[in-house]
Amino acid sequence: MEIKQSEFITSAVKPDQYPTDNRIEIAFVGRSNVGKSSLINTLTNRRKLVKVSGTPGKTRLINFFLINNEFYFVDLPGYGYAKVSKSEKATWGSMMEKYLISRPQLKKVLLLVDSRHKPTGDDILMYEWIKHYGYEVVVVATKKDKLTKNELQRSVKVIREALKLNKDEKILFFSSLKKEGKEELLREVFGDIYPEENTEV
Ligand SMILES: Nc1nc2c(ncn2[C@@H]2O[C@H](COP(=O)(O)OP(=O)(O)O)[C@@H](O)[C@H]2O)c(=O)[nH]1
Ligand SMILES: [Mg+2]
Repeated sequence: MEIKQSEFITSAVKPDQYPTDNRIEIAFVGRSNVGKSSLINTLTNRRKLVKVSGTPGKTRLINFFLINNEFYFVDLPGYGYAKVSKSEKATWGSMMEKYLISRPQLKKVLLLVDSRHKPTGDDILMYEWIKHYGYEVVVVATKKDKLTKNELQRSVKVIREALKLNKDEKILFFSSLKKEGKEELLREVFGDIYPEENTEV
């Protein structure tokens, strides 16, 4: 799988604003500032497809990006930013729920967690929420470049335990800064969606 083309299509807060062409969707979610925008830019080889922000909590919409004219990357709004009011949290929750409750074309949800920290209570809830709605979760640990080898080993354990991952669930480590983990992630995400491309001759 190689991403050759990517374009922003639309932002949505409610279902009648989602794309209607039934293409496959892959969604990205995580705490604000976890590195979600950077990861999408790295995967698409674009510097500014998605805005990278020093101020967390800025993106509060569901953003749809058409990739290779074939499927969508869906950038879901981040959570866990301390300065968000109760009513904003409620708006976030209902926006997420409306999307997750009925999206058969959604094939996978990439849950981004910060590799340096133990997953937060919000991360754990998000993981359980996605599973509850019946979607496959792919756990991506971001900012790998900030860890030593030993810290990375420890991080695997901490994340596994916090999210209670079972043996066949992998954690993919990723660094947008070093552009590491990209091929592995694309293989993991698309291996069963476009298997013919992964067949080795
Ligand atoms: N060291 C390092 N910093 C990163 C990485 N990815 C993102 N960041 C930084 O983390 C901050 C938040 O990144 P952003 O992509 O906007 O996160 P988002 O809020 O989850 O979309 C920015 O200052 C980025 O430069 C990474 O792989 N390594
Ligand atoms: Mg962002």
